[in-house]
Amino acid sequence: MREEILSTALRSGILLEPELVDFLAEQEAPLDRLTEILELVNPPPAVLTLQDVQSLPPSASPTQAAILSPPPPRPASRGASRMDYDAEVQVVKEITGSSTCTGEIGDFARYFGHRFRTLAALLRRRRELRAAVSVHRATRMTRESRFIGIVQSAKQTKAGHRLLQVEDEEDTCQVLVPSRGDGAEEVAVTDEVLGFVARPWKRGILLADAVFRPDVPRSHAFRGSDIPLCAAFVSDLHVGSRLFLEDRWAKFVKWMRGEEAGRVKYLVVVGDAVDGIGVYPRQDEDLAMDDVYLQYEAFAAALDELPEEVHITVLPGNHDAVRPAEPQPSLPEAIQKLFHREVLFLGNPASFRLHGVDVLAYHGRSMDDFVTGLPGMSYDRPLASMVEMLRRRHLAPFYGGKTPLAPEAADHLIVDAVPSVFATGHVHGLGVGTYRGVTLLNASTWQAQTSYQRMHNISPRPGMVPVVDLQTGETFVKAF
Ligand code: D5M
Ligand code: FE
Ligand code: ZN
Repeated sequence: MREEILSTALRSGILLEPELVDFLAEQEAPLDRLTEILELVNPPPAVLTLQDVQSLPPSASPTQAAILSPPPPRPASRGASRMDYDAEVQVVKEITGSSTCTGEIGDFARYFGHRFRTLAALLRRRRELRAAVSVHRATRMTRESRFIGIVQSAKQTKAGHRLLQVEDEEDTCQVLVPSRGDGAEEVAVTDEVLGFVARPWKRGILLADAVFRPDVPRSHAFRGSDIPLCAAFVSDLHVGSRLFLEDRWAKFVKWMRGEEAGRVKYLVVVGDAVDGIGVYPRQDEDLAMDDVYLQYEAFAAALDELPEEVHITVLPGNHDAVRPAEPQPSLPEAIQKLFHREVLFLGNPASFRLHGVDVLAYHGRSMDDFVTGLPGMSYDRPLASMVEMLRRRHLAPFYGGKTPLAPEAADHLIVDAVPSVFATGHVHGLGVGTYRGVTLLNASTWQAQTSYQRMHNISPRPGMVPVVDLQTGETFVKAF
């Protein structure tokens, strides 16, 4: 089937990225799906990628619908009600209280050692890499070898290929990843851990025949709850900003109290609850409250009117009153006590279960690095960056970029267990879809466009709330 798919595309003068071929081959009628896509991409690129298909306008085709667009909205209540169930939340993993980082030089070696070993172990689960040898052995083999390494640097050669400097815990080598026009250029991320099938080439350089990422196994499936409840995700309220959209929030609260939201048992706030102080240049001009405590008091009040049967979880973001370096701990005690109702305060990122459904929530600061560092990413399509995080099984692979990372003893930004729901915020946009059985969502904002965002050409889509059905993983978006 793969050959037929490729030759059909070639007849239209288009090459397909291997990921897209894989995806099509799994569809019921691959050639029909391909024909639909070819009709929709205009002008057709020389190389069509899975991402191109993902970025077609929403519901443009059943194929795209299968990957990244939500099912149509439907009433959230069908007899069942949150009143009938107590909240069931288990925290699986988050940093609060167990930070070990001391800021010493040795921290970095320890941190990267943990990153390398954990991701290498995930890569070794792939059939292709089960027999992987060390970098040292790979450089001494006269025929094909398989090995795993962390990317130290990536350079583009004159011919458009990628020359990577790759290392494991004992040795380092150079690997040439030839450009086949199949997306190899995306191998540009330093500090990510990759698997290679390569052979000796010249001057000690290895030539890669294949490059592997840990990725989400194809066999991964959404594991739903057997109880018909939903979880709503909001982010980036930026309370305290003049641009906080109080009226829209009031509409959301009213909806949460109404019948349509009757099954919504959980609310997760994915960071930037308040605007903070001194977070970006000339922020004072945008502030309505210049005291962080006042801001959190107003945020606490914004949660007060939500129905008491709704369980609320709050993570910090880069505007909140905790250290900016990730993983971030939960809001401090002094702030937690400003809240009148019970709230579960977690760190960022955090893994937890809502009625048995695995959720990974991450504010999403690293999307700033994905958008600047990886071709094809954009602030308008946060799901594309989220898929790249899952493929790398790392929420923030870029060290030394815009996302400050704390070199903890263990790398908390590794996605060691694949969740059923992966939620982010930060970019003030919106996205819902799925990737290999993971429900993806980017929760939007409650802040209008700031002058800073206008300058950076970032157009927010405020007041859009993704609501996940915890039984099925289906998501609908309610606009306010
Ligand atoms: O981020 C809100 C949006 O602004 C989000 O899309 C990222 C973008 N942003 C934030 N900081 C920067 C910098 N330094 N350069 C470019 N774009 C940026 P928030 O975290 O709410 O401020
Ligand atoms: Fe924000
Ligand atoms: Zn943010």
